[in-house]
Amino acid sequence: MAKTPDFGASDLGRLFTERHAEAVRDLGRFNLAVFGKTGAGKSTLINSVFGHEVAATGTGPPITAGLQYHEHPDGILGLYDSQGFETGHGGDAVLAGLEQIVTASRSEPVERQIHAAWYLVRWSDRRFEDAQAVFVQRVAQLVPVIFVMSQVPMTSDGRVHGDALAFAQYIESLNLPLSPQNSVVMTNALPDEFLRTVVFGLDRLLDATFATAPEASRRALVAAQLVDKERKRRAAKQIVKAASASALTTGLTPIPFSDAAILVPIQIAMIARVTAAYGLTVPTSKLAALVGSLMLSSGATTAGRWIVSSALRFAPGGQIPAAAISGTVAATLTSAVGRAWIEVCERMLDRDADGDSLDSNAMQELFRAEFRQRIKLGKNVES
Ligand SMILES: Nc1nc2c(ncn2[C@@H]2O[C@H](COP(=O)(O)OP(=O)(O)OP(=O)(O)O)[C@@H](O)[C@H]2O)c(=O)[nH]1
Ligand SMILES: [Mg+2]
Repeated sequence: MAKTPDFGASDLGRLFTERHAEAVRDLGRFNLAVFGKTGAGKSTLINSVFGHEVAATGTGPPITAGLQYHEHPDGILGLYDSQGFETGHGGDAVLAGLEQIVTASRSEPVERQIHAAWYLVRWSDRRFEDAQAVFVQRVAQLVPVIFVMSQVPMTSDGRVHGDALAFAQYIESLNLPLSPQNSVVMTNALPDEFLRTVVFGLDRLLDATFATAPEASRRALVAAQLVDKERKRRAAKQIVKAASASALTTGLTPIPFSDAAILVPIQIAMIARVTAAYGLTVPTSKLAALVGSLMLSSGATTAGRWIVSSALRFAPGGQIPAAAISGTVAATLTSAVGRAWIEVCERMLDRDADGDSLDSNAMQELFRAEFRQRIKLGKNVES
C-alpha cells in the first residue's frame, strides 16, 4: 500500500505552477497573418477576437519591411500584422516578406508556420482593384486566405447595408481562391451608438479560421480567442472527462482513505490543463496559491475525504468497502473538482475582460459551492 504523500498548500501550488507551464506549452501556437489597407480595421479586429493585450504588449521588431510580428506573451498566439499598405509597391514588399517567412518555416515544426491569413477590405471602400485581387491570389498560394469585409454596419434587428451585401456578392463572383470556398465573411468589430450598429460576424470569422487552421494549431486558437466561450468549455470538459477516466482506473483497486491523496496529482494536472485551455495562460502566484488552498480543502484531501465518506453512504447496495474510495467515487470526485474549476475559469475570464484582478475569496466560495453541489449529485456529471 502506497504511503500518503504529505502535501501542504504551497507544495500543491508549486505542482500546479509546473503542470500549468507544461499545459500552456502543450497547447502549441496559432499563427495568423492579417492584411489590408491602412484603416481597414486590422488592429481593431485582432483586439476584438484576441483581446487588447496582444496589440498592446506584443509590439516586436519588424521581421521584414511592412510585416510586424506580435507574439502573445505566453506564446500561444503569433500575429503577423501588415502595417497599412497600398497595393503595388508596398504590397510587393509585404508579399516578399511573407514568402520568405513561409518558405523558411516549411521545414520547421507546425507551430512555427503561418496557419491562416485574414484579408480585410472595408465595405465603404466599395471597390476592389485588380491589384488587390492579384495580391489575394498570391497570398493564397502561400497561406489559406479568409476574406473579411470589415466595418459593415448591421442594425440590431439584423439588417445589413444593401451596398455591403452587393459588394460582398461582387467579390464572391470573382472566384478568388478563398477559404472557405468563395465566401466573404462580413464583420463589424465596434458598435456605433449613433448609427445604432452592432458587433457581428466575429463568430463566423472564427469558424472560418478554425476550418482553415491545421489540427495541431486548433487548441491554441481555442485558448487564445475570446469570441466563443463554448469552444473553451467543450475543450475543458474533454480534459475533465479524461482525468476522471484516469481516476476511475486508479480507483479500480479501492484506495484506502488515507491514500486518497494519490488522486491529487491527477486533479492538479487536470486543473492546470483546464486553466490553459481557457486561455488563462499567464502564471501568477495568486492563482497557484488559490489552487493550493482549494485542493487542500476540497480536493482529494482533507474535506474531500469527508465528502467521500458521505458520498459512499449513497453507494448502491453498499458493497463498496466503507474504508475505501472506489473507482467510481474517485472519478466522481475528480469530475466534481474539474467541473467546479471550469466555473472558476469562466468567472476569471469575465473578470479579466473587465480588467479586474483575481478575487481569491470569491473564487474559493464559487469553487466550494459548485464542488459540493456536484458531489451531492453523486454521479459523473456529463453535461
Ligand atoms: N464602426 C467600426 N469602426 C471600426 C471598425 N474597425 C475599425 N474601426 C475604426 O477604423 C479606424 C481604423 O482601425 P484600425 O483597426 O486602426 O485599422 P488598421 O487596419 O489596423 O490600420 P493600420 O494599422 O493603419 O494599417 C479606427 O478609428 C477604428 O476605430 C469596425 O469594425 N467598426
Ligand atoms: Mg493597425
